[in-house]
Amino acid sequence: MMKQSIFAGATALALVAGAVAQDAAKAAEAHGAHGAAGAGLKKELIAGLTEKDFLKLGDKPKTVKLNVVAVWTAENYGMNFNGYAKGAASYVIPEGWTVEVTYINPSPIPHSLIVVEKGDLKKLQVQQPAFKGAAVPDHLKGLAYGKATFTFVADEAGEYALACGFPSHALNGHWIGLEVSATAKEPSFAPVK
Ligand SMILES: [Cu+2]
Repeated sequence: MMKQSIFAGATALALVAGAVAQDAAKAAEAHGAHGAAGAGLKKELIAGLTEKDFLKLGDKPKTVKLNVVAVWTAENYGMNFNGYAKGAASYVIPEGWTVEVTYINPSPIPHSLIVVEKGDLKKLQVQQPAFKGAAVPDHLKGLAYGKATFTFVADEAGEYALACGFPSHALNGHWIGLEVSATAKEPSFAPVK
């Protein structure tokens, strides 16, 4: 009797251990989706950051804060912002608003961020941003393992993009949309349908 109940207990334990191991494997796999391109990520650079932080209203009126993270997932070999590449998601900013951008790259591969006109996405590299000050420093050189901020006033409605300024990356899809809208009342960030 005693023997059997010990045996049963051990089996139950083994089952629990198995289930835990399986969950861990699943979690690792799910992270792998982030992963592959995410090898060597400095996770502390994005610690505590969630998708809700991609867009937040600023402290002052008509001010918005964007967190734009390169290599958020493995999408497009890591050449994505906030998990989207090739314009698959877009910010909408009401015309005249001030945009405070934080660019983060947790990966060892250099990337950068610059606001360009959509037509400039076909260029190998873009020297100047579409709005004054709308790029990280040294956007052509890129920044690995780091963070940079810039602020600009979205003072002209039109179709723009938040693109990686590292030569050829935008051509390879490292960009998301940025529409400056004369009619939108609130800023937004969403996948493009
Ligand atoms: Cu890039």
